[in-house]
Amino acid sequence: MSLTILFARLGFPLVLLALTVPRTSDGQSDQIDSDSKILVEGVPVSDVLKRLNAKMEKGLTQSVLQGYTRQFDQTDTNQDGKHSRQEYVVNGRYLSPQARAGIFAAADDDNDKMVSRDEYILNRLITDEAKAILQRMDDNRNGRIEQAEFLLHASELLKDKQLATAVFRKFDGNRDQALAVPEYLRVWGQWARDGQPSPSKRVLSAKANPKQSAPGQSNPRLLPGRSFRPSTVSPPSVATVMKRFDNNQDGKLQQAEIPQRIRQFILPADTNGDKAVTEMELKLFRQKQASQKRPGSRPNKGSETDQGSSTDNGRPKR
Ligand SMILES: [Ca+2]
Ligand SMILES: [Ca+2]
Ligand SMILES: [Ca+2]
Ligand SMILES: [Ca+2]
Repeated sequence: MSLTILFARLGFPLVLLALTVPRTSDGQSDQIDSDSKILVEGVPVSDVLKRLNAKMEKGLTQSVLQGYTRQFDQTDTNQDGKHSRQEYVVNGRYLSPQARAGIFAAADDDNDKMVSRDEYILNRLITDEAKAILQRMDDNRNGRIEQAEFLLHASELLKDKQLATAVFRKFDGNRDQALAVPEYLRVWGQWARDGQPSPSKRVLSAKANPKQSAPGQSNPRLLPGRSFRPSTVSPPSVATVMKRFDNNQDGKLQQAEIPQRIRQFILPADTNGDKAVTEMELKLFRQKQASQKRPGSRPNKGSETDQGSSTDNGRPKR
């Protein structure tokens, strides 16, 4: 997601809220809570994904879970609770047969040539979240994550440029300095399962502790790749904003440099009225806004929960 879209989707109140909450991506303080065996630069991959804001089953909302279940059942034409290759790959309509075969194989965790409902759900939640996180880095919106795009965003999330570079190399299987969706999903999917419990255990834990929808996650009918949004999205840092938009590199953002849709978040920071916003002005502006916000208060309360869609049952007994 580009910064423009990120700003726009966050909305101003949420920007302020996010400023008052501690960043969960601060990996320095994170406890490693898995038996992840794969390491990148000495960091367990479960920790890498967590720092990239992956919530996996911990972020699964009731409505998203129901959506996945519904979609599973539509494809499970003989209703035996499993997708056969015939049902998913041959009869399926999503993407190409080749892509479906790849997804089927990735989802089949226990390698029994069938994809159970839990295997399907786990694979969907892992891949949809991965796509959402990576798409947010696609600043030029060309559908690929170039190395510069990845390093800009991931260095900040991981708080470590060297680690970000190493992660990029792992994702970039064909070494063309850009990440295509199937390419990074192959690695991400492996990392997301490394040292973790079985799909049925993980889906069970998600069902037992369903996550409330984040404010702004208003549309539960979610498209692949857009369905998952980490609940703690912070606005881009002031440094990132400057780096991204200060095209003439004079240390100020002139109105012409700022995309129309996010001017409202930046231009009010121009305190000396010179029609340009310096890094310091923007920092002070954000601090001021944050201090005016009571800690712990939640904007848009009650407007965006997904509970309204829970009437849809359609979940056959196993
Ligand atoms: Ca079936
Ligand atoms: Ca299986
Ligand atoms: Ca791109
Ligand atoms: Ca590549």
